[in-house]
Amino acid sequence: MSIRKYNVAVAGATGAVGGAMLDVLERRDFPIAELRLLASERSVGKKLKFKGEEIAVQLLSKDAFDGIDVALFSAGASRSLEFGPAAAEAGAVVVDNSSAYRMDPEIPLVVPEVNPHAIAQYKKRGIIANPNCSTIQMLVALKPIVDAVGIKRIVVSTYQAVSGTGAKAIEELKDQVMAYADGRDMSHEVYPHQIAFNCLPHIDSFLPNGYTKEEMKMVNETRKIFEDPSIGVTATTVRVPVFYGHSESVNIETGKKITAEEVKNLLQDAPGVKLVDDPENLQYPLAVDCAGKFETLVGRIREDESIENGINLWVVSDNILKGAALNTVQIAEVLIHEYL
Ligand code: NAP
Ligand code: 3JM
Repeated sequence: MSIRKYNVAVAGATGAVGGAMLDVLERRDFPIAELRLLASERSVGKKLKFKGEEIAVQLLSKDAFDGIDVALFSAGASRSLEFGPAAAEAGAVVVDNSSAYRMDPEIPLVVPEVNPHAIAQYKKRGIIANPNCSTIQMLVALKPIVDAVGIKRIVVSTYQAVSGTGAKAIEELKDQVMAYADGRDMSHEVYPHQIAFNCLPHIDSFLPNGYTKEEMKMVNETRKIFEDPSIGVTATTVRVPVFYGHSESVNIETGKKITAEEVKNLLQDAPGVKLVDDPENLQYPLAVDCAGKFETLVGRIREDESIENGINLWVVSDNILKGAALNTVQIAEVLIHEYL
């Protein structure tokens, strides 16, 4: 039996996430017939490598999706709003990495380890949304606990890498570190303050309730993906001077008592999770260890002694892979295997 191959477009192929999508498609041997790379006019004609071949970038436009089966978008929310519906109209199924459609009730929001069944709803609009990076890794770690004992409330603080802001932010952190080492003054453009040797409790813009949009993404996306509007979630999202890998301190109140040992056993075999929890031997999840890995690392699992049914965890994942490119490609894999 020959395996069907698909025509795939990557919108935003020249970006940090788009480049990682090409790597992931290659590493997972996604069955591709034609690969169409799309970006702004700045990149038209630029060549990118895929499986040893050079492919020229074309302009992202409404008529760029003829004959495409699956369109992976990571060119920013406004481009998703402008070109996503045209891609769906042309017959492609769009998997969108931006925040543009995540909370639209007609559009599924999917982490394949958590709610793959939601993908079936893609038929309504031809679009599937990929959650925010910080939500994805937290839910991969919490899914087995939700299934075992339920979760009533989540208190999360994040320590997010600059790569989540894109290529310019990576340069800004490097420049500031170099300036410090040379005894020069530091400048900043991408972030509102110095990021080197600092922590900024500010990701995305502020809302009237005092939270940032990034924080409310974690609240609202968690409720939608777990299909539980009653779950309590409160988040503080912080940008830290780390290049790759988001870390999260996650405190949960469970529905029923579960011990730390039981949580470790659940996570030992959980899909997408690697348990790294041996503090005596200095083994715990680290941002510098997660880069390039597909798994979400979970450790420091212990009971919260201040409440009856509480657990603390430390969750680390490559924000560009599981947080974006990998999750998108995994959604596309379920889509082609089960629905196309
Ligand atoms: P990036 O490195 O700045 O790349 C942006 C990409 O979008 C480039 O390919 C760029 O093409 C393209 N683009 C920008 N303006 C365009 C336009 N007017 N028309 C066509 N293409 C345009 O950013 P990134 O870090 O890869 O992130 C890209 C997007 O992915 C973000 O804006 C966000 O929506 C999403 N994202 C999601 C997550 C998540 O948590 N799931 C994480 C990170 C990013 P040129 O090279 O031609 O400019
Ligand atoms: C992560 O178009 C934009 O301004 C995109 C900004 C952005 C987003 C977003 O809101 O789509 C940058 C980095 C995200 C995200 O995943 O929510």
